Amino acid sequence: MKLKIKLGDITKVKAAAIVNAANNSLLGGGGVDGTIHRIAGPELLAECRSLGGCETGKAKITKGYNLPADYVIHTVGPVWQGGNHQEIELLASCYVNSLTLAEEYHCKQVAFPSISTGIYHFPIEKAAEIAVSAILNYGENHPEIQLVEMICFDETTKKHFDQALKKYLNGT
Ligand code: AR6
Repeated sequence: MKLKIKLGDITKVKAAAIVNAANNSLLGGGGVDGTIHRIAGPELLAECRSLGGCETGKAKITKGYNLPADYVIHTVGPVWQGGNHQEIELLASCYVNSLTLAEEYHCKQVAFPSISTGIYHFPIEKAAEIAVSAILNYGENHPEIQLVEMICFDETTKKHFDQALKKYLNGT
């Protein structure tokens, strides 16, 4: 598996699957979730209504409708509450469960936003390290997913993901 860190808008990415940073209702919200629903159109919300919500750390899949991506994988990141409420494990689960679902649907390329680091306030430095190691550890045993792109919406997020990748590869 190859992991690329890019600056961009995930709603413009033509991957087999993009991941949405959703909430437990799966009925839309602000941030990247709001943009994904706005661009995908009302059919996405209609399909989401049929899913019965999603637990924190888990993931559910829908079609991409008007998005360039074929599928949207909706995962619910933890709200940062200081770090003693399983936030680390739950964030890692978001990445692993999203990749598992992508593999089940034969998606060879998957694009992620930085889950939980916006409205849910997960500290970016920690979140980037958790994301990079969850993705690359998964990739070691699952060659079916060939490319994972982290689509960073701002320079600071990209800087932290670049650093986290470097650190992971250096084994530090
Ligand atoms: N493409 C890529 N990344 C984006 C985009 C975009 N178009 N828009 C924002 N980001 P957030 P969360 C970045 O707040 O913290 C919603 O209301 C953003 O800059 O979208 O997991 C949901 O319904 C940040 O780096 O998600 C939930 O209630 C990252 O995506 C709640 O927000 C995540 O920020 C989820 O909060």
